[in-house]
Amino acid sequence: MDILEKLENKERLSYEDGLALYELDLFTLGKYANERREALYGKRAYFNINRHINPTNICKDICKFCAFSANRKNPNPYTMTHEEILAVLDESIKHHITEAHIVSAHNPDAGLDWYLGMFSKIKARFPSLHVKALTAAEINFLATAYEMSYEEIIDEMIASGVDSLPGGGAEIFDEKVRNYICKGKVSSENWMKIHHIWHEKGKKSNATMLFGHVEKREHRIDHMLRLRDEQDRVEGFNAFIPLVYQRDNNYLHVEDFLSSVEILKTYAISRLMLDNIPHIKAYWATSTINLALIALEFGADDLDGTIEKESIQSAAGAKSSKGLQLQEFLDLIQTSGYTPVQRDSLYNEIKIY
Ligand code: V47
Repeated sequence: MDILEKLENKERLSYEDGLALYELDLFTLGKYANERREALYGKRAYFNINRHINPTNICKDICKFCAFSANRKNPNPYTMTHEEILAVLDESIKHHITEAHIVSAHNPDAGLDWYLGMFSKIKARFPSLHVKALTAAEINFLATAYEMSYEEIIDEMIASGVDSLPGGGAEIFDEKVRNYICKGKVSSENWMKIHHIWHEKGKKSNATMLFGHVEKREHRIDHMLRLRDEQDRVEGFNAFIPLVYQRDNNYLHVEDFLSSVEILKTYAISRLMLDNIPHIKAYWATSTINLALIALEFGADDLDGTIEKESIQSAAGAKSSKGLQLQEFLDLIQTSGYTPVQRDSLYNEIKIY
């Protein structure tokens, strides 16, 4: 059966189908992805009012794509105190944030109490704030450093007030590519294991995919399928987030960058391949807000949030360091023909504009 027939019949797509999707022209592909998106969410565009905090940039690992961690190219190591983190949130809460998104580096000197203690202090001061924190890469780092099992770390996180896991650290699951871009980081198998344990506890998480560097289309499809298989085993991924690789100030030498057409195709294919993950997030910090808005017509339904301060992607060249003002965000979504829907971290609708 050819790929168009499969799309018409809404059949589950295979690895070969995924590659065939890339061969379709963007508008044919977009039509099918948009049909799926509109059947689920109509013209709704989801976003949240959130604050990103990256409490330390000192990292024992070296990922070639990373410009955030303190190293030769970025010699400004910092570790925030808990009081500094709380002070940031004291300000952000005035802007009605509903989520603190907290991602750090793998800091061998900070201590387990520093990592976990920040969550209990945040919860004590802001009980209703959703804490989305610690990527599987950080959990793997903590488990290894403190000789604990993943489950022990996860139980401590839950006891300290972490509500959900961000999708970071997934990068590209293909072992060969992974070994080249981020040797030493959590393995693909363990990334999945950590999310599996988290989901078995009834908790939600996201999954990212870093693309547009040295990987090929086949690696992206393989990445999506590993996530789809896991979601079939234990349901728990809320959103899939394709992160567009940013090229500045890092150690990955990439010659050819993706066209916008290839990026939009990747969002569309994510929607079509991942029939069991409800949300496709066009994280505007990596795609630019302009392309993220267009991605809403190509399968994406979520844009992440106002962010307020962004340090990981902006270190590598993205124009996202100051986040986006709420009103500007709303205006942009509306002038693109979509209805802005403020959601909470679990995709409950808070306000329809
Ligand atoms: O895993 C690092 C990425 C991720 C670069 O769950 C880069 O809602 C592009 O976890 N170019 C961390 N990306 C960010 C993250 C995240 C972001 C937004 C939303 C959510 C969510 C999670 O940042 C890392 C890595 O893949 N990253 N360097 C770079 N040069």
